[in-house]
Amino acid sequence: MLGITPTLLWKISNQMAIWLFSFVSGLFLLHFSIALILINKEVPQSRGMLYPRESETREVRSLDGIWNFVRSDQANPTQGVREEWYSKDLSKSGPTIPMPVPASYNDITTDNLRDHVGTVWYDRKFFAPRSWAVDQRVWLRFGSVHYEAYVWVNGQKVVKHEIGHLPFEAEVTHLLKYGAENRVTVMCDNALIQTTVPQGRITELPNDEGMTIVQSYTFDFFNYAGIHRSVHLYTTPKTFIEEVVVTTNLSKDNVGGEVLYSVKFNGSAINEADNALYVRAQLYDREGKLVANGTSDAQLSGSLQVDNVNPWWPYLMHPEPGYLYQLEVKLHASNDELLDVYRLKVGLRTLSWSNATFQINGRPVYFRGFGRHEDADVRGKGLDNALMVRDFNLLKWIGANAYRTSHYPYSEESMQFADEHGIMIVDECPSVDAENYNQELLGKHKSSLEQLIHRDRNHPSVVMWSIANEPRTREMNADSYFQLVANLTRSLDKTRPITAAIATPWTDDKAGRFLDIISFNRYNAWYSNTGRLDMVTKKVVEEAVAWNKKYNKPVIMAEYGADTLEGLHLQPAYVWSEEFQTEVFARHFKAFDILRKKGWFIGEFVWNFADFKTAQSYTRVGGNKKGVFTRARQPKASAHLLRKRYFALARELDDSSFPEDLFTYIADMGKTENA
Ligand code: BDP
Repeated sequence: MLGITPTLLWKISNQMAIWLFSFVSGLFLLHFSIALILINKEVPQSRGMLYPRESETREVRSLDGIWNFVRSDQANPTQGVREEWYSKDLSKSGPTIPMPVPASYNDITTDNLRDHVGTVWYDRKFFAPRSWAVDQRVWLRFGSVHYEAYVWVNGQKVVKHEIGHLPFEAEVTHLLKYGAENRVTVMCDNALIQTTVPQGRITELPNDEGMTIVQSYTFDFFNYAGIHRSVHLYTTPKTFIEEVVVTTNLSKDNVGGEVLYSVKFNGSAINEADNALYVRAQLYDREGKLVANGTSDAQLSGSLQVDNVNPWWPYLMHPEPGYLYQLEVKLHASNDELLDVYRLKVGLRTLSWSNATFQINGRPVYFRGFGRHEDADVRGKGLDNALMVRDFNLLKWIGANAYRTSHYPYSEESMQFADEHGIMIVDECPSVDAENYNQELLGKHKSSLEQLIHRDRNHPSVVMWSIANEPRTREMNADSYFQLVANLTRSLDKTRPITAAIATPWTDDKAGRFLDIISFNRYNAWYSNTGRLDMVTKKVVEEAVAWNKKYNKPVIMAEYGADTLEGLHLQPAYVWSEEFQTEVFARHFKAFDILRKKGWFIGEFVWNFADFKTAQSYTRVGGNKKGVFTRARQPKASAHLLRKRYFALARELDDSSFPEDLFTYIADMGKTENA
């Protein structure tokens, strides 16, 4: 029998309980067909977690770099906790290897760390300057660790967080040694079971040496793990701005704007009598000119009026897309003493939707974009600024105006970049391929949305919440489950519509009625009727019409595509060739143009932006190859076709002009060329 960490033990026993439950209830269902009653429990509320930014009252220090790393012995995973590896340098407990942070650990070494299941350990040293000892608080913040993290500072446990792709932090003021060296230790567990988001399964299987633990999951991307995003130490004053929530309004003619802000502080007032803190808010335009300012009410809320506003517009919908103002929030004591300053970018825009359209600043939007992944060679899902900037350059080159953060929240840095560049985001939580529904899963799924909305609510680029990808929505309990998930999402943010990417046939789906916008995924000529290019257009039109008829809501095709090996050319088109992907796209374009005329079809998203890694399978050659770009971010033939389509749509719908290099000169064909 394998030794097992408390976490893993807990996870496995939980999984067994669920198996047992599904077995027993399965028997039951054969006879009585009863539904599990899901209870709507409160989810824990996130606090703080403003993106770390320097100001005259705050310092930020990065802990990124090379950390020390140990992989637990899969056959003896309790060892690290039992032997309290966190109480001293990891190197004192055994040999360590260097590990970059941020990065997934899986593809860094040349051994099978890639397929490790269970816990790994990281540590590093850092200095806390003497100046931080006085009148400050110090926070330790992780942009994300996948999947579950336990953090110690100088041997003391400070925070535990479950669910990857989301930030977490803890105050470490009282644990630090100032003017001296400190140590941070992280234990990270990548195990996915039936109650994690996303779900997976852990099985003990015989191998050539005895028994081994194997992780499996049904979703189609590699379960990269580790410290995926930046680690920061930052300081705040003792009494500080803990949260800022911003919403915006525009007048009907888009000339007048309003920024509504609401601030929460943490800490005590400066002197006993002083319980009347207030906020001064100032709004600056792109040139740094002050355009509005005001003082909050006693609840630290207020509004700023902006004349001749520059609204936030999506890319190609306006000559100046992604216009951002800077909001400066200053927290004052009642004696006017300045306590804390925090600045954030704000885009002024309105969203509205009906049963047929989705509008931004009063103008209908047609989404042309991608499903994507955070994925790259070597670093896996680790934050990589070079890759992020390259990806945005490609998005703009190809004329896309949107993407979905399939199938989990993307980095905060990429959300800021999307704000700057006018790329609209369908912001997806980490629930992908939910196979069944249970109370514990529901709690975590809701918590993932709570954390996501808490993190991303101020981004103008976020225009929709996606509450799941391809859940089994025909299953028993899917309706009550998704009703509860959608209700929670709506209660947390009424300013954005809700969608989910559904692949269950429309006839069987039980979740669509809780959504505002229906997104469906379908692989005509690939998973169904493989190779049949003559069976695409009609089927896409019929399915979209059926979804619309069933729910009377706007419809998006959120995924379509074909695996394509770059450099494989076969004429006539044959599966896996560049010709085939191009043809599959063209057949879909035809369907989309028929659907656009119906008035309620509002977007097309290709699967996928770039090739990405998956678990090993005989259907995947080095990963999923449905990218329009290769994993190295170079275009396949289909990219050039898609670029023409996206710019043609932008010109037709938003009057934008063609880039000069869109069409290659072939011959003097009169008006047909650049006309
Ligand atoms: C869809 C999933 C996506 C997969 C894609 C595919 O939503 O995650 O990668 O299929 O199989 O069903 O390529």
